[in-house]
Amino acid sequence: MSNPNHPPAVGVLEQGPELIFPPGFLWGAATAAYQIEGAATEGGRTPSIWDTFSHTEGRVVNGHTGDVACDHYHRMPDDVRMMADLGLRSYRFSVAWPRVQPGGSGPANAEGLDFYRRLVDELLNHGIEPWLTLYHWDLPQPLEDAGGWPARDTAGRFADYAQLVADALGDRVTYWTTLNEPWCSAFLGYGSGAHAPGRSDGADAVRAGHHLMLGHGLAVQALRASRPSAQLGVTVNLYPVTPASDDPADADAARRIDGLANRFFLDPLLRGSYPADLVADLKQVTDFGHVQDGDLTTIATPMDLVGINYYSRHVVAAPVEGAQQEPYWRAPSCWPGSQDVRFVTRGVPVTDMNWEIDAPGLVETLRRVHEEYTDLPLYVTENGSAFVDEVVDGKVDDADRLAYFDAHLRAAHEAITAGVPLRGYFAWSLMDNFEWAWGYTKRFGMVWIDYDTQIRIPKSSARWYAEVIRRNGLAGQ
Ligand code: IFM
Repeated sequence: MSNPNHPPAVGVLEQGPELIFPPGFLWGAATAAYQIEGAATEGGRTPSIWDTFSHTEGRVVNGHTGDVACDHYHRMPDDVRMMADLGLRSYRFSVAWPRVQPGGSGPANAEGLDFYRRLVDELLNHGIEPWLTLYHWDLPQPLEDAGGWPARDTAGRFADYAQLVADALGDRVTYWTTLNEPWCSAFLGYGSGAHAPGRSDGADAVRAGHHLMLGHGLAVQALRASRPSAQLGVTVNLYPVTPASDDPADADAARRIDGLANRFFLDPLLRGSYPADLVADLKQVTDFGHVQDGDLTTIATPMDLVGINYYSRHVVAAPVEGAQQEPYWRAPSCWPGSQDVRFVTRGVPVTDMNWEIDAPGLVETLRRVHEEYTDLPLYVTENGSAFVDEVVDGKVDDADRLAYFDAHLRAAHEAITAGVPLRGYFAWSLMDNFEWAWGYTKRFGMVWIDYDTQIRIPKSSARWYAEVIRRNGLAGQ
């Protein structure tokens, strides 16, 4: 069935040395509110869990916070002009919940909404399609104080917030994603505690994951009812999970991690059920008593697209035999119930995050979602890499990052050729920014930020990406 909101995707690739993408392929770049906006206490914004977390000693490298970040809140028109100069066709940003609904309940904050209204208008005036993410991790602190995502009520609060944003921006935004990477919110936020709010309880992490998805389903219903023509979806971060050897114990470790990383979300969202093996793996952690009748139907409310964030692959091995196994409740872990699985490095090149560079994994991931789960249009809503950059004579030549993008775009093209309805790609990130627990020590941007002067310098990868967009494809090799 063709959908006028999504460009055609397959069967239209030009042949030849160049890799040309389908007409209308949506080329973009992404950011998130807390990572770039700054202005943490301006315009009526109140604290989120990330303000609290980053201001807590020892949580973020060097004590960095998002108080100022890239000062995008004050520089937004210039930043949009820069996006236009780079030829972006779309810009994926997130709305800060505590900016538009301070405290997470009650009426909208007109000043906060106005910032996003101006951003969207600025984008549209420059011919850039706005792509709005409702939740990129900045839960209003009072909602955390009331229990956070492990509490069921937070799902309902999220749907109310979605409605409020839809009322304000629904007339000018077509593309909406509810959550960004619910795995991180649930399992890093409430499992390992590496992310805000920094809690470590496996059962809470599982409950948080469920309530995030419930909030997603309720929000899709609310958005659909008030904006029938909007294109609605969710963004999940997915990894191929490969056993370190052909030992059946390693295969089982891979099954377990695949369950927690990927199928925990894909199955409820796209099939309306939790995988039986995952439920069994988690039996010492939770009895899933938090799942109420009707929840899974709500979670699987039909969507229009699926956003996939792809960075790397997990290679895993069984726990060391005979080693003392920590009971799950004593080992803060983002893999509750499977906390002893070992993550193995293969010695292949890595980024500055120490994440293995694995472009074929993107093909695998896209094919899997399409072949095993859904015919919906897919979008790569994030893909990118951190590397150590250097300004030399006013320029930043980020050859490693450029090569990473190039390899992954070739993989995206391969997936399209294999029949995946991939309709767009968003580079992470438009600009260097606050990389969560790593603060400003990791740079993912195509645009360099000097955090002292707020000067922006498009890196070589940005210039290269502009050319990719201009020709709608990659030069032949
Ligand atoms: O910076 C993050 C982003 O906020 C979510 N996806 C992964 C990126 C790199 O870690």
